[in-house]
Amino acid sequence: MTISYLTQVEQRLLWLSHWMIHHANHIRPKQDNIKVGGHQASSASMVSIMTALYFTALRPEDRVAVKPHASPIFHSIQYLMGHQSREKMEAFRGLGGVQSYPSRTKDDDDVDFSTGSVGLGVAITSFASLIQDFIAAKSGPVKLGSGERPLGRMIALVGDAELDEGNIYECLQEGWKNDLRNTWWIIDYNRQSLDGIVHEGLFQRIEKIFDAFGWDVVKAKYGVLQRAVFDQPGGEALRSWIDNCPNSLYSAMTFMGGAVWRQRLMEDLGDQGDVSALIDRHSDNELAALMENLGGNCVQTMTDIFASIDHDRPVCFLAYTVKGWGTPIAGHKDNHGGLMNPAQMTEWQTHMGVPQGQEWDRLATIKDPEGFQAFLDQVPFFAAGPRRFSDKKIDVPALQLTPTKQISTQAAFGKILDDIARGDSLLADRIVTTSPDVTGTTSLGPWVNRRKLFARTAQPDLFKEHNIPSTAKWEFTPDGQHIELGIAEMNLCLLLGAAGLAHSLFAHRLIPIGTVYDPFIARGLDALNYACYQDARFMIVGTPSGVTLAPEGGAHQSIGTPLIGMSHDGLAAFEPAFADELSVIMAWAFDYMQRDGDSLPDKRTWLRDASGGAVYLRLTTNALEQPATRTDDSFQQGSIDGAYWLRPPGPGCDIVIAYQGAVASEAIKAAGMIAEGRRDIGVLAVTSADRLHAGWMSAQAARTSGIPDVHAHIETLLDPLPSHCAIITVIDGHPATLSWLGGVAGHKTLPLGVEEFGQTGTISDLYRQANIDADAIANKAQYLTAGAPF
Ligand SMILES: Cc1ncc(C[n+]2csc(CCOP(=O)(O)OP(=O)(O)O)c2C)c(N)n1
Ligand SMILES: [Mg+2]
Repeated sequence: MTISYLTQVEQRLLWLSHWMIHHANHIRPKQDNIKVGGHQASSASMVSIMTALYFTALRPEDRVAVKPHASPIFHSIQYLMGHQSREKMEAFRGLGGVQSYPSRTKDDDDVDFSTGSVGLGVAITSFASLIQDFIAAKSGPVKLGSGERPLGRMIALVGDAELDEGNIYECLQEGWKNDLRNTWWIIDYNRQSLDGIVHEGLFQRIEKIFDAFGWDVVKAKYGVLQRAVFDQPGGEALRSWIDNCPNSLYSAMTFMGGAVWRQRLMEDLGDQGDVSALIDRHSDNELAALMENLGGNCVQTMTDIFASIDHDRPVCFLAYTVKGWGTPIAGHKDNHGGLMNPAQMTEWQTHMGVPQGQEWDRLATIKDPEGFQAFLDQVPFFAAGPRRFSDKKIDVPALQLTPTKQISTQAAFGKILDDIARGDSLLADRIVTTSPDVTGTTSLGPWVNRRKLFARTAQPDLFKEHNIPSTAKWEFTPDGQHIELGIAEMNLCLLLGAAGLAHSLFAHRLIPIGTVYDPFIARGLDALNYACYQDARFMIVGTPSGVTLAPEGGAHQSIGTPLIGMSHDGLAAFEPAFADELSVIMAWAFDYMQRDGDSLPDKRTWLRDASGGAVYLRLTTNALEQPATRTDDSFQQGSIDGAYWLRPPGPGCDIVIAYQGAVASEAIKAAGMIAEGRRDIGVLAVTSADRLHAGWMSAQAARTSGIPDVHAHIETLLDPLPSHCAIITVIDGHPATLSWLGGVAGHKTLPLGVEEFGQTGTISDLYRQANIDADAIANKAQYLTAGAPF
């Protein structure tokens, strides 16, 4: 009985997913001259797998990353269950409609992980599982609302071509090191990618890789029909023909259908008595259905296979499928972006038995609607309702930092964390740190010594046990709060993404902090983008940065990262110069990372601060002389809002030096040099070009929409300057980060910064070479405005 309902679910999902794509492309009025798109063949390929998974195997605590281009099946599932509106289905790929690829933030029907950039949705499941273990090790069974629940399985529905992405293999290694469990990857092995057919024999090798990393590899190759036929006389010969058939031939035969299958099989296997008789017993349609009845296109087979897993080791299911299964475009190598045309659709509608006018009816074609609905109502996965959680906000204690005459922002970061580690705040207990093999060199060492490394099973530090002196005490325990990663920066950003969703996925808030050498942010950039796109909350610390890293040379010196910080939605980027600024910013950031208010702009800064986000700190190892103790509001609030006057401009000011980050000392020195011949020099300390720019954009939008009396923070700072005043901007990074300042109130601006790969050398060598030293700044001032020479 259940299997009959499951088959009906499968056919409903096949219809609805194809109809929503067809509707968006051919029925909804067209406005642009471009194809709306949607992936019918990729959806059909997965329909049986997803039917078996969602309607039999899943439990509410499980989480799924759906193959991006199977989005129509996912939303059709939710629509069938009454959790997605027809209005949004009709607006598929339109403004406000169901998203092209499942989105946690934009879809409203309980998406667990966003997907889109292939490979990342797959990998995040293993990091989510690691985070689940991290939380469970500390709090016992993870809380589900007010109750408790078992550990969930983190499941990825994977396109076979996704396994070409290198990040898959990086995360396989990390999973093995961290004793990965409760992770399922279900591979839709249709042997087609976007451009064509997957390489012959590739998967024999991939299977070995999974096996090598301790995964259980489970193959779903043949469906129920095929297996029944294999037991008949002649069946073995058919099975070995299938086993030996090259991928491209199987696809082409599938596309051409029953008569061609017969012809080909008879050519290869005819005159063999039993097998010829076996083929003859099937009509053309039956023969096509038999040959397309691969394991992954058989609900019964997938249901049985999922139910057979009786352990928590990671499992890779290799489910053989046909791309475009059950439709006229099945198997065609160009079907990735292909759509059924209107004539094909009309014919297919008749084939599917969907009456005209009932295309959107949830239960069209169902003969026993009451029984079917009763079946849907008892499906365990949906029984608990939506599974989007939250957790209480954690108070941020005052951050202590003993004043020092000279310190770098990186060292100050380490000290602030060490101080938090020493305390007993809830914040300290909820911080999880991580780093891709640069824990020590990014100043996380003292934190790790106090709060230890995480492992599911304790491992002592043998160096410590043998009394070998070392500054790093590396003890692994289930209580540990640092997750040490291998070098791959993609894994760092994926882990930050998973940990940054812990409140939502596991009802347990974590405060994730990850450190990385600043230039290698680019190495994890797509995963960083992915984490922000999902609204994950974390702090990423890029350190050391810029040419200030002098002797390390050009390969380690970041140039464009300030622009990455500025251009990333969901990421507030800061580059403080002084320890007291960093301390103020970190205290604010720990709160900001937990906010979930509305997305309206703040009336003072015009920043959308209430909704919160992730934070990026760009730090340095160069120890700067620190200003005297400062507690005034303009400094504190200015550090958070993005800038404050380090040296306020006088009324006749004709030069302002605006700097961000480590070059503060050069800016201050240059101001001293210039001030000998001029009065009223202003020095603007920029801590966040990102937030200044965002506030400026938002204020302009508010003014355009007619809101009176709007002032962005940077306008408040620059508007009073006399119009003849020139601005020199300087940063150890790309000059475009600050060059826009001249546009705020129309001041002539000369930007300084780094545009070419750096060199090895001393800091002063390199600052001189990049023209960001005090002399270069002063020379610009000389060139810009008349005044006594210096
Ligand atoms: C990082 C990335 N590169 C490229 C794409 C474009 N793209 C989308 S699907 C796809 C091929 C997917 O093939 P497969 O994973 O086998 O899925 P199938 O449709 O066959 O199920 C490509 C290249 C993408 N979404 N993400
Ligand atoms: Mg494929």
